[in-house]
Amino acid sequence: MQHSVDLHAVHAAPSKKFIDVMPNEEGEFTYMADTPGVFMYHCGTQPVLLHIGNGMYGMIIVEPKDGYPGDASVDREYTLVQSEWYKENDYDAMLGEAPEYVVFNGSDFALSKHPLLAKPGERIRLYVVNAGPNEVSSFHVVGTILDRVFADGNPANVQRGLQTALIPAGGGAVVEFTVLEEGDYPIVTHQFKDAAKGAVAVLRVTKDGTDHGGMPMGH
Ligand SMILES: [Cu+2]
Repeated sequence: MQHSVDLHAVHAAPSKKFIDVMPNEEGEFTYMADTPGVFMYHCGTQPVLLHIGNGMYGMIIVEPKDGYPGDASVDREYTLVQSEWYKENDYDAMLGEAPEYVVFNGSDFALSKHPLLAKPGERIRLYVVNAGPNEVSSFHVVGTILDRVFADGNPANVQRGLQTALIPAGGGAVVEFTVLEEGDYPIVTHQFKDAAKGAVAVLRVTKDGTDHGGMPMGH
């Protein structure tokens, strides 16, 4: 069937650029990546809900031309995409806003089993997109404070000292925080019905920044 692409990082006429492409055909357009941010892209073919609900989305990071303020103080960067899983092609389920799973990076609890890693005292930056399609993300890191949040990843939109960052469906953020002590720091959406469905990652902070307690990667 036909699909298309809607890039949130773009100034473009959707009726000209985000158009359907049939199987075995190609489409192409160019754009200036001149607005910094963390953007969603997704299939824009009707019904859009069905195409996003079936998994057709991703993240674009447009870094500011001169970097983010304080780039040099950031020790580690990770990317997280929150999204929902519905039974494939079950449009009624998608309309009913009852996802079976809510996940980070496409898999329930995978980032709990294979934690993100850091060392004590390090400053962490996360690039986050909430692909939805239906749920808001109340993005929260247990055991720390988001000392800088750039709404939609634009350095002009700086907020300080947030406990939870609101990321709408189809929105993004850059969040930065520091971890002082060794231990496991859950990363969740504070809509806990969604965290219970899989949207939990773990940042494991160890002396040498390796994963002592978890399974080796690739197992
Ligand atoms: Cu599609």
